[in-house]
Amino acid sequence: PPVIRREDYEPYPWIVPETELDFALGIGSTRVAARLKIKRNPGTESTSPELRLNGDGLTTEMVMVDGARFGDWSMDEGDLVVNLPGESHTVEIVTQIDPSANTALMGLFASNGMLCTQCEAEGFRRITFFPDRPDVLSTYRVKMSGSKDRFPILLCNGNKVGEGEGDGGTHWAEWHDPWPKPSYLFALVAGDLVANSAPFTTRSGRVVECNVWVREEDLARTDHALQSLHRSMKWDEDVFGREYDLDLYNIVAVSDFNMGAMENKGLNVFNTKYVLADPDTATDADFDAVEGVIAHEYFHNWSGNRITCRDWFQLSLKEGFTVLRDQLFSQDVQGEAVKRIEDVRILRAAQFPEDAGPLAHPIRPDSYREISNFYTATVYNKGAEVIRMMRTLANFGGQVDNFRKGTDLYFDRHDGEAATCEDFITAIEDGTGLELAQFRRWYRQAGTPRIAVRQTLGDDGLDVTFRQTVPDTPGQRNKGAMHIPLRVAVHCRETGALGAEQLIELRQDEQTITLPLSGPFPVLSINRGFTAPVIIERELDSADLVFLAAKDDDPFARYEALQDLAVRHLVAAASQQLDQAGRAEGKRLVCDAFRSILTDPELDHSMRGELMMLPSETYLFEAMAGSDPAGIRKAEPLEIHKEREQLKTVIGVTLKRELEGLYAQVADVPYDDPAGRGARKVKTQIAALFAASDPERAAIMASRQFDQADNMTDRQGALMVLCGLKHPARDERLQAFYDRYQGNALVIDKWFTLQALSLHPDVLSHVKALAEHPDFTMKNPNRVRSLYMAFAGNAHAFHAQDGSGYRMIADVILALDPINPQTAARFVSPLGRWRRIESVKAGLMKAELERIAGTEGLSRDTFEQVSRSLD
Ligand code: BAL
Ligand code: ZN
Repeated sequence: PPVIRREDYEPYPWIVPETELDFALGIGSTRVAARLKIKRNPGTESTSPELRLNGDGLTTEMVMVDGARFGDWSMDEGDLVVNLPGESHTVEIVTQIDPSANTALMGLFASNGMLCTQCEAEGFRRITFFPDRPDVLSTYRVKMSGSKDRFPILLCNGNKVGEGEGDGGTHWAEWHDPWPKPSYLFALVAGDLVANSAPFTTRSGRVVECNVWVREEDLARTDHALQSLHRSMKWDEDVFGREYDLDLYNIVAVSDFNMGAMENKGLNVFNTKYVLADPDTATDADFDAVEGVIAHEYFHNWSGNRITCRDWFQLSLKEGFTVLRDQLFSQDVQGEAVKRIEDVRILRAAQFPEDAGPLAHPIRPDSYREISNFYTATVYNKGAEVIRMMRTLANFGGQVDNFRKGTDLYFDRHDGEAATCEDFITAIEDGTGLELAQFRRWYRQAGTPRIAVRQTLGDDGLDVTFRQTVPDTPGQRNKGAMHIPLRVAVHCRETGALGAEQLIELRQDEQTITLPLSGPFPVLSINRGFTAPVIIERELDSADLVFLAAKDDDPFARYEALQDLAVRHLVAAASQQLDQAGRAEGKRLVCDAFRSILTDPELDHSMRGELMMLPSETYLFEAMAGSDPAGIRKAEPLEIHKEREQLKTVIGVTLKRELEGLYAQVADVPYDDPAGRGARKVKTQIAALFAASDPERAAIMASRQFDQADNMTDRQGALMVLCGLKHPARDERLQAFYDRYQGNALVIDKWFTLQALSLHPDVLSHVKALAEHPDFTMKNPNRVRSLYMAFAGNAHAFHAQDGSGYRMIADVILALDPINPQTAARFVSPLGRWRRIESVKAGLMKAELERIAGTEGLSRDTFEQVSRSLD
């Protein structure tokens, strides 16, 4: 497959002011008649008569130009190429497609008896021939007809402008979307659906009909989604000054979906996972995820739809910015400190390893073979961090929202356009007065910067020297220094005085900054609030970390200090660098810090629950491999796992009394109590610690929690603990859970995940058996992910000594690739981390990648990921 490069961008030689589509809908066969008004693009110099319309697997029934049948066309790799002599024409094309055969879930496909679409990034070309690129904007008028029984509800973008009865039990609807849009934002849904509806009145008085469409049996679980939509609409008016621009906002939940959701204009299509929620079936985290994704798709209406991307290399223009917007929204709704820690945890678990591996790419990539492979944590989450840094630079210490001046200007200046990341940065500069020349490197350079921090006590304060390096990544070496903002403060360990926070800006490879003292024994608190997505290597002694973990006034810094203590100990222990005394000392320090977290009366339980989470194993692998600048030391996944479990045991034993005291406080807080959420989090954390130190006790605790639960958070938390134990209660409760929720796909997904992610020593054979379970299918992406993505993230099983975990994931990739290449390709990255892993396992992982690479007929998606992983 060819490589597509950002530097080769050229505008399309034609514009398409109007598009009309006529669908005769059927699950097994759908006929699509397209009518495109086209004109030469005055912005290009091309005089070529060629009109290239993208297609993928389409059969052409007829081509007409200006009302007459037309023969001067040819096919080129799926595209339709027509030679046209004049300045403007009407092109009509009829194609035939089979939605029931569309297991890739791109284009028009069938799900649970309904028809729906997914067009981003390049799915529209599987529906009809079209310039399927984001810089060709068109207004759409769409008529669709089909069986009234099968498809009582017919939805499309924009507003419904007509409907009626047809022959033979059919009916039709016509929709018009007044806002010009690229083809990737097209959507159509036809099915037997019911809506939960409530109007929203915008600040200028527009009454918007908001509907959440689902299958009848799911209707009772849609209130949270609808309320989240209303909250998002209000928030975007208040915080970013953005108002909705149609009279209708439809959300449809479908159960077969590759992504989380899709922001099609006026007709969002959602994975059911991010719509349906009630206390009996959804955890607190699920409720938050629904709210976050509903908000994300809604916010795209401005950051993505009103202003879209010029080309797919600019994907972070809409995704990074929209992730930041949804994070800020959730911070406001759920609480800033906890949400920030959660976002950083996700970044470190998913994006840091990506940035350190063979698939590393800048937030604005330079090339791709298959764009679906670039819907990554880097483009999304690091993209959000980069824009968050601009916001910090614009707003720090000020009384007004200066960043808002930049975003207002961006929205005004580029409304209706297909823009670039450069357009965004320039608008932020012009609106805020910031100078971001060097900052632009964040868009060009991949890799997580590392900052080594040294400090000495000077005459005027604490002299702190920062040395930054940006690691080499595939295709990029010897990178320039980044412009890095960091919020810092200097506290005093002796008096406990907390220093004032200031913002420093690093711009050089090495620089020294003198910071004011707040007393003797200064302790540097750095990268507060996780100002920048970097790795800080600091020389603080452990007593300083214990002090920060207990006392820092920045909640993130407090979390970070505790994480640092645990990372230091676990990496040193797993690398065999510690003698007996060193091990004991490391564990004692973590326990001391943990004790202060468990007993601090000032902490609310939500924050306590965050602070109690030990660093994830993936983060620890990166820390272990990255802690050696020469790159010789590799991660030892099983050693890390063993040490992490041992640390949990020691915490459970040492702090038994404190944990029990805390458990008594949180065990029976009612579901609806304002403190209930935090209590549930802490309760499950305690049971998980006891599972390591006293499994019998943990089994009793978790069984009681399971049996008495009146909500999914408690039930799932208890079952998670039980799943890791060799205890009769495990199988009993797993069966009870299955029996209770049989037929509820989203909850049965949890049942698969809990077993695949468990600490049980036999997890590999459990997963093999689950793959044979009647409820398992390779055709549903949620189900596949629930079993195998969970397994691939379960280090002790995936990294099994004999390579059987790697083989299992490689087999999944090969089996899934012909069915759903986009989802198959997502499974490559766990194997692609082989270079960071110790040599025996690395060899086994690489061999599996080579086996995949040697297979005939791989999709473009999987081919690209596997070949990059082996390069
Ligand atoms: N645009 C793809 C789905 C999302 O990021 O909202
Ligand atoms: Zn998005």
